Amino acid sequence: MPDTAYRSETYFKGVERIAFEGPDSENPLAYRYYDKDRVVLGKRMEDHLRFAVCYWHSFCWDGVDVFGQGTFKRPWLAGAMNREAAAAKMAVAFEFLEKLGAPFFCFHDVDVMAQAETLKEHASHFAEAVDGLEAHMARSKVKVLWGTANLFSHPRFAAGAATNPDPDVFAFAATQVRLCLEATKRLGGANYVLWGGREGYDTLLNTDLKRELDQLGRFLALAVEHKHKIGFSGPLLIEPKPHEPTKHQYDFDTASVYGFLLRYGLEKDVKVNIEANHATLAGHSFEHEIALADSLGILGSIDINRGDPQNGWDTDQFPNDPSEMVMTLYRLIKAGGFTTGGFNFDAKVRRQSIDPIDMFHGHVGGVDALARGLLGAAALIENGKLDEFVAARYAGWDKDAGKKIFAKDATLAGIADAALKANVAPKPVSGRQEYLENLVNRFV
Ligand code: XUL
Ligand code: CO
Repeated sequence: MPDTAYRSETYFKGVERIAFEGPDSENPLAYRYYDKDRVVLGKRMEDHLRFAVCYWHSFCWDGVDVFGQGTFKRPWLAGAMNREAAAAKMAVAFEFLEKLGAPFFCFHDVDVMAQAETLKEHASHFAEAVDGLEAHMARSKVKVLWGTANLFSHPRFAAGAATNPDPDVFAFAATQVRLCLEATKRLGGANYVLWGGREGYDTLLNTDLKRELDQLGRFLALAVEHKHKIGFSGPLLIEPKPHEPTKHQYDFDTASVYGFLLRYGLEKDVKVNIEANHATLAGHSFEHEIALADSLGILGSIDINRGDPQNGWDTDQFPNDPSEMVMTLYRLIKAGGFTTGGFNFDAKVRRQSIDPIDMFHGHVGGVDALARGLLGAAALIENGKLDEFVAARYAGWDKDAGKKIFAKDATLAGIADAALKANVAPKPVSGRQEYLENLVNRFV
């Protein structure tokens, strides 16, 4: 029998609500930088960061990895995930969210519900779980940053969900997305996410690429249509990842997702949820993905975590690199900040961090890393020298020479004739990389 007899107040025994105590605090269970009401660049810290706890890593995972069984004692995971165990898990989740002071959480449908054997059972177990979430949310005032359907864990999705060779799998997945999108709307969720963990291939030998891309485009178009039909006001967000679990995933990175959205005419309705560790797996810096999404006008939300520089897989560790956090927050503020999005901690404690308290250490440190990054980024922006440098570097484009190139009637021949006539002789200018790196380091 699963041991679900405890009540949630007893799981994080002795932990009070985490409070801000300032940078000199010696208390590991206090925020040293995150002071939610502190106004930075005209906005409260809580409103800048909009941080969320993810249900899956914190409440659904017992520490199992490919070489070994679970190491954590999470009593609600000890037996079958029946309705009692799912309810117990939810009580623990909300105890954690409230004690951490988290304004948001994120969930997959299967994270919150009792295990289901059939599609009909999925619908009824999920509906019961959504009732439970609604009650906990009403009491605690914790909100949903985004919901998503898990279309990758069950063996039926081994060959993909939307991109499966079997249309019945597509229909199964479509049902899950319909239910989860409707539930996310009912719960007042700010966004809806699609991560295509199995939408890719393990070998091209058995894969019809053209069909699979069209199936994925069709799936997304149907989700967009349903979002409008039910009046869900938040954006749909695709979460890019280049590979893992499959050899190649179609939503490889922000650039690939943007090309895909253009091809299927979905660029107005869909944005991206960028994850730090996914960016590094794609061979990009995290900053690159944020800056590119902003440039393309599709920055939606962020899954915040970090990888291990020596490991080539998704380690999902809590963020803790001050200079990366300053540049993350700098790019975010330059992009105008979050509208519907937020920072979702898609991060998990290490397998040896077996005590419930370790979950607080992970999240408190992550929140503080973001808050410290925010203060650094604000100081960098207030200093102004970095922005001034970049503006000055491109100033020519705002003057006649640049404007003429973008004029409606400009032609290649016309530009060339004018260049020849003036005998243009551009002079190389220093990019000042080291000066800029030193400048940024003053704010880390
Ligand atoms: C997997 C991942 C997912 C998504 C939601 O790498 O990041 O947890 O965030 O499905
Ligand atoms: Co993620």
